[in-house]
Amino acid sequence: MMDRSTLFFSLAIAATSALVACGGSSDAAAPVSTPPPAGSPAPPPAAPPPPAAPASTETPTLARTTVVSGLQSPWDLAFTPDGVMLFTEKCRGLSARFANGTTVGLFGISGSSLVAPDLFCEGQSGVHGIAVDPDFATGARYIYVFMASNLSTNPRTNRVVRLALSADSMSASARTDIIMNIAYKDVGNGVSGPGAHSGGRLRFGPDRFLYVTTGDNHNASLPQDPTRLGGKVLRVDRNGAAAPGNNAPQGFDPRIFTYGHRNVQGITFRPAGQPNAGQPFTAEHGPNHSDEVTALVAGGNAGWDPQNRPGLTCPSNYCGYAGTPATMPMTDTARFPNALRASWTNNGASQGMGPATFLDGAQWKAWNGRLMVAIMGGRRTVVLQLDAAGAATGDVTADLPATRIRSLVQAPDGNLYVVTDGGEIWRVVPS
Ligand SMILES: [Ca+2]
Repeated sequence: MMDRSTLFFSLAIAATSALVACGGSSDAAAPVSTPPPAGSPAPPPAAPPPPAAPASTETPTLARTTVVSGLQSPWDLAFTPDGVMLFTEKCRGLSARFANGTTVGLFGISGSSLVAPDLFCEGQSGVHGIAVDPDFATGARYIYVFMASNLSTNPRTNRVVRLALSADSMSASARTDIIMNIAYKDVGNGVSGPGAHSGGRLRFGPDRFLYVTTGDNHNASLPQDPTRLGGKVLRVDRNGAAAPGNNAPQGFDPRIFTYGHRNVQGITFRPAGQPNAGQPFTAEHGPNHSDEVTALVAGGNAGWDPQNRPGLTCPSNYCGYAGTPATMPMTDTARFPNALRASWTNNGASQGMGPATFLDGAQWKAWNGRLMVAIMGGRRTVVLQLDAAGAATGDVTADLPATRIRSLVQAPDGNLYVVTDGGEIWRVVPS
């Protein structure tokens, strides 16, 4: 029987091999060049890394600059390899910002280069995550957006759409909806109004597959449901097809990588050079306790199941807020003995933890390789030290302003970019 790390490495190797075999599967209609065709020779093995410098024990000093302000509910951002900043606003869509400060609307509301008439904004939902194709620099100029759409009805759904970005990054075209049936809370219930708990983060892993986080919609049966795409982490290729190695249990939708989640809004991958490099870690809000960071393993159950709790009083049969860590746990190891254990629980509190990014590079000094999470309700940003197995062994609060932070991204320039609910994007430079 394989242990977790062996299993994950096996998965990563299988996924990488499969991606090489499946290269060239991009949409033939898109006006962009394609990655190498199937059968292309594999790249030569990388040179061995140089000897590691001694790890710093010094906490970095953070210098913060406001890059953009005045945005309306910004949600996520990403960078193209040539340095264009892409950011989303929940009710407006996707925009590009260039180094000279020019900003153009790429996709979404009227006035965008590509209008999405099906986009709507309701409750917590609208336009959420943005990701850039890992082969963008070599010709697959694709970007991916998570959005609420009314193209499907009864219920409406969240979708992941792929767009082609023009050579000058000034316009988007060739919309292809690659996942169309992510659960959306169409109708309010006794817990909350419509649009609640959509998840919505998009990130490519170092395995070059797209990870999509989804939420439980305040619907009790979704997280453990084998076929509906809510309360899950999905892992797909650029066409939205299930990635190889997802290891979803028998009868599950093969796009499901992990299930039994509540509302994952952070996903990030352990950097090269760290134990279990490439392993995904999620951050999600707890109900009235236990925000959780979880190290994911393919096919794993994260253990959230807010249904069928006879001892609790559950509005609309949703027991998520009705219990305690003992009676309604974020990870129910009594029901699911093999559930993925949390790496960290925000010291047992629920303060709206969501965004997450690993810090990677010597510029982060003692924080190199640590996991940063933003705790929105708690208005703080926490840096976690993890052991080899992924369990937190310490946490410190970063010296950043106390505000609601919606997204954390380490950019190609090695600096941290922060999106706030107050409508700002910050650049944070460590020294
Ligand atoms: Ca859990």
